[in-house]
Amino acid sequence: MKSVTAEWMDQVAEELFEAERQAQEVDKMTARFPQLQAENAYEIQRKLIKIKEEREQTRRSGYKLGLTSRAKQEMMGVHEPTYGVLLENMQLFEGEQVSIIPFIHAKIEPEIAFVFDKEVKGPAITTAAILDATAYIAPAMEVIDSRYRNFNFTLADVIADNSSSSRYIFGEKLYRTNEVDLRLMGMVFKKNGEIESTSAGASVMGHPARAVAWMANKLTATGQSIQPGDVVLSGALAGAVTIAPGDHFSVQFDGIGSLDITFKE
Ligand code: OOG
Ligand code: MG
Repeated sequence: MKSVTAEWMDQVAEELFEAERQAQEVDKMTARFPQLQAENAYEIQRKLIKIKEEREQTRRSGYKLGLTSRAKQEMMGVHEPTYGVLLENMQLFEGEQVSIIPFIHAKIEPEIAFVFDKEVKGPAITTAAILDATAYIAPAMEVIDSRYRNFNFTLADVIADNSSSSRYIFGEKLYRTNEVDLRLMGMVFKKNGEIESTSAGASVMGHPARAVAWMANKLTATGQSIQPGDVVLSGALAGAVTIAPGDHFSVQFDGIGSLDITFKE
């Protein structure tokens, strides 16, 4: 059986970088290397982030969780959560019209963002430790754009592809976590004024901060931690929706307001 070599992982990272740059989907990595495990996939992800930081002249701004709700796990057929890295040049701001030209087959999903003002270093990080280190929460949306053909992947594939991350946006009216019960916080996600889905914070692993705690503990395996100033997306509360030019999306949460975004050609 072939084993994963550093050269192969470099090549995969390079291929995923080019797939995004050229907006060209590629075959999933496990089609060529079925024995690819999550651990090696995270190593590929780190190589990909290094390439992006160097060539796009950008920096890490935080992390994202993926596949933390049952809705998302069932939609994608992957039944474990993942994480990825957010970079500064992935951030979108309210009011801008976002062109879909750079995307392959982008989708958008409703999320809750956490903004940290303390370092969170595992192991043994709890939901309480996450809430204690969180400066603010805000409504968020994530644009995901898998680099794989037909948005189809296994756990290892999606990890290598930085958990499908593409762009993110979060509200600039920020809230303290003690103002709300994150589990019971209701959510309404709309596309072009019509309700697409409804959910509540508890859809994300029982409590969105529990998902963030899961990641903080995972990060210790590679000596990483959540840094002060980081933004962390805790994962979609409902299924992702395909984006077409002209589409308008909004997410509304009980107690922490709403967020809007519009796409163009
Ligand atoms: C993987 C990323 C999932 C989320 O919030 O669940 C994700 C995917 O569905 O392509 O970002
Ligand atoms: Mg997401």
